[in-house]
Amino acid sequence: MALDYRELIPNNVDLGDNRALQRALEHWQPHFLDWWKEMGPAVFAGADVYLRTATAVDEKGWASYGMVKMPEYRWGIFLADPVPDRRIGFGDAFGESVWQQVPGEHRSALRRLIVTQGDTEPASVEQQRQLGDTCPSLYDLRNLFQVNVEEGRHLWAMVYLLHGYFGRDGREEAEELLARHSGDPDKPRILGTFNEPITDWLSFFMFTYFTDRDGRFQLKSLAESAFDPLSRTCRFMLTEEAFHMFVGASGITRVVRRTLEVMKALASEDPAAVRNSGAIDLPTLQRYINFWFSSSLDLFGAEISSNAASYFASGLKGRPDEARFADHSATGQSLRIEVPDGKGGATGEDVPMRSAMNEVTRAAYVRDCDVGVQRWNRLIAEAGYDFRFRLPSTRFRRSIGVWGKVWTDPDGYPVTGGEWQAKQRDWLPSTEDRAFVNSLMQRVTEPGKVAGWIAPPEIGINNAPLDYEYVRLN
Ligand code: BYC
Repeated sequence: MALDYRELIPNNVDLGDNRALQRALEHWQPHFLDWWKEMGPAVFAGADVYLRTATAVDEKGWASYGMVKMPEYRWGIFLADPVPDRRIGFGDAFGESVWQQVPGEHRSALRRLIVTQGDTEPASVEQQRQLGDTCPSLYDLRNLFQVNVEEGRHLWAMVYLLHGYFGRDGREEAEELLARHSGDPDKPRILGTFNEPITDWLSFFMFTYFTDRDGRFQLKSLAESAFDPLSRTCRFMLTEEAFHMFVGASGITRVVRRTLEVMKALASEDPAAVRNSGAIDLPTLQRYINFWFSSSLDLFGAEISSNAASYFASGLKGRPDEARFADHSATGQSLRIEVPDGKGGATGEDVPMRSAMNEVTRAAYVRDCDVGVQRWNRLIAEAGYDFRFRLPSTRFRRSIGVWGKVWTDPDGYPVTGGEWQAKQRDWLPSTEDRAFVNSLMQRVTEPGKVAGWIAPPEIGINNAPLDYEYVRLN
């Protein structure tokens, strides 16, 4: 289905046929643009950026490249094509037809899920707004802006659902999505990770590796939803999301490569020597992994969740790739979950499978996160060093769920508050680590040049050369 770019709001949902909805969205549009100006990328608003824009939702049309000024990006409403005779794939209504409207009894739960998803999109743009100032290359700057405009579009995707299917409540929620701000003490974003500052590019790459990957798993779960418009919009968002995780995975890989080059040249693994040569030592990278991984684990919710059970039962939110599971009702099954035993250790508790859905998804996410970690470890091994990265235990530094506020070390063994205080700087980025990483963040904007703390990318965007002027600063 082609996208209609003649409209003020590009779309493939026949917006022109629904005047009331069109007017409501056209009313919201200037609020969005004001928000973008105030809270979006702080520099280079007037620059021409080599951006990917969707012209159709199929394989051929979803990625067309050209120079665009970010405020002129055509944010629109694009849903994946409908699946004919789509049926509910899990829960109590398995096999029934999917819903084209919101059933009254599920209205508030669905609105809550859509608002939570929608809240993360502008939050991430806010978190990243200062990064343009210190880009390590034009290639990276362009990738940052691509991620930012697409998160803006994902906000549009959720706002369309709120306006189109939730009446006045939905319109109010859409305004609130622009009123809450990342890190705002009075009106913060809903989920913890989205209030963490991102002031350096290492954090940006960690965020796009770990936090965008949560996005992928959550979108896959929502793509299973019986509410078909939500499913279709999430399916299209997932095609864009893949690039965000590429930015994270390739970004961290390039940092590791550069560090290894410096270690080789110095013939030393000494973190201080590596830092003196302007690269980020491996133990510091491990502390950033510990921080962003543990924060992102909380985004899956509590291990034992009645919310998750009722979302699954009612067909609102499934498991990622639900079709791969043998049994779509998940009744009469349980999952053993490790919980604190109250004596400083852990004990197993059998939890009904539906209540353990958050944990099922989190476990799949952890396995997926580990793929990149093993790839980085191969690079280190090939370079002849013994250092290995590892994901900390899922009990480490949790705020949500059974391990929330339980002090443990990165292996998941309980420690006292005092031990935590004493050891924290070995486990998480310290003030000095952050100051050091920030000291490396110097803007590089000469085409083809890359900052000294990160290796150049292997290939350009859309087959363009590495020294292509991906952003024309004007
Ligand atoms: N921080 O029963 P529980 C993305 C709250 S990222 C703060 O376990 P549930 C993206 C929870 O709201 C993906 N609060 O919750 C990435 C609940 O509050 P109430 C975003 C938290 O519902 C990068 C209470 O704790 N999408 O797209 O099973 C860039 C009890 O929790 C947190 C979604 O999240 C937290 N981390 O699970 C851009 C999908 N975790 O009721 C974009 C939609 C939980 O006590 N959301 N709480 O006030 C959901 O599916 C669910 O809301 C959650 C929570 C999975 C987040």
